[in-house]
Amino acid sequence: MGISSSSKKKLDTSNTPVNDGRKKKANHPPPLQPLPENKAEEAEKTFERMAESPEKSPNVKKVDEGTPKLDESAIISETKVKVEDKNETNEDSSHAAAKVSGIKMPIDLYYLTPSAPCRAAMMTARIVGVELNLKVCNIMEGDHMKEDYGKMNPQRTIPTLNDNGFILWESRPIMAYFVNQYGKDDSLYPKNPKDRALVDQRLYFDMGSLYQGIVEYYFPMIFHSTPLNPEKLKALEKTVGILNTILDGRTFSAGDHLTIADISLAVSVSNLEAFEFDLAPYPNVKAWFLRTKDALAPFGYEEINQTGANMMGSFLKSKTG
Ligand SMILES: N[C@@H](CCC(=O)N[C@@H](CS)C(=O)NCC(=O)O)C(=O)O
Repeated sequence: MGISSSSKKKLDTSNTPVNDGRKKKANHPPPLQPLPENKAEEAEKTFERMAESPEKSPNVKKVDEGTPKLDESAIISETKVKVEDKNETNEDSSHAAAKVSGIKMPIDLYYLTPSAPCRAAMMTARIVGVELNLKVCNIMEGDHMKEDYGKMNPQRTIPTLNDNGFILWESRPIMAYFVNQYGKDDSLYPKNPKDRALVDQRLYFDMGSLYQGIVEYYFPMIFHSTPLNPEKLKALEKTVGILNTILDGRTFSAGDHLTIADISLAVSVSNLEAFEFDLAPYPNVKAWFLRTKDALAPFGYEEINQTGANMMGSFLKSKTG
């Protein structure tokens, strides 16, 4: 469970920047190879422009632009695209045509900027060098309840991936898929069974305990204005304490180098940071989080993750004052 659609109270996502900026497709860069300096600067400038005026960004892409049968209702603003019932048909036929002609179509990812699982998937795609065709699925406006979205993902969650007809949801399997399918090597998701098992354990810990704890403590307030429950805070503190222990003596969560476990966990911890959760009692978490942010910075951490985390922080502030 992540951002819930069940709340009728709408959160303002109008400043949601849409960025299609995973530009390195032809030859995937090795994991952890930073963007060239000029690209990083360019991305930073673009982000500044988007913050000022999202619709002016060259990176703002009307997804499906040029698709012959695009229904106008698919576009909910200059910067957002709804999941439109008829689109899947159009996409299917264009994907099929592309397969016949041998042209590789881009990979669609349905997402919303503040969604933590979406941010983790997008961060991984950027590092691996996978170019994504980002499609806003505004769960706050019920885009995920549309018929075709349900046909694609009966669980109706974001992120959802459509890689030329291969549909996958759940952020962590999506992250693993990016590395397995497109990674130049296995460093982000090691093939060695024991190394991989440690990464998997951290991923499951994040999904079942850490991120779940964040959801259970903060989300009732954010989405339903329900008072924060001190028992849930205690449980969350205990879980962050476990992460602190896991990280004891380790550079990264599953070993000496960055893996998708660090990306998933860091996105969760970035929500904690945005919610002003006190990390002071957890020195290993603090040190690892700084290290991980440093490692992710050259791949657009600010643009891909921090923006969404800040939005989540603002949502909470708007409720707690
Ligand atoms: N474990 C899933 C969680 C996905 C999830 O719950 N996403 C939220 C947005 S952050 C969502 O789609 N909510 C729609 C709903 O609850 O109806 C993942 O990591 O992908």
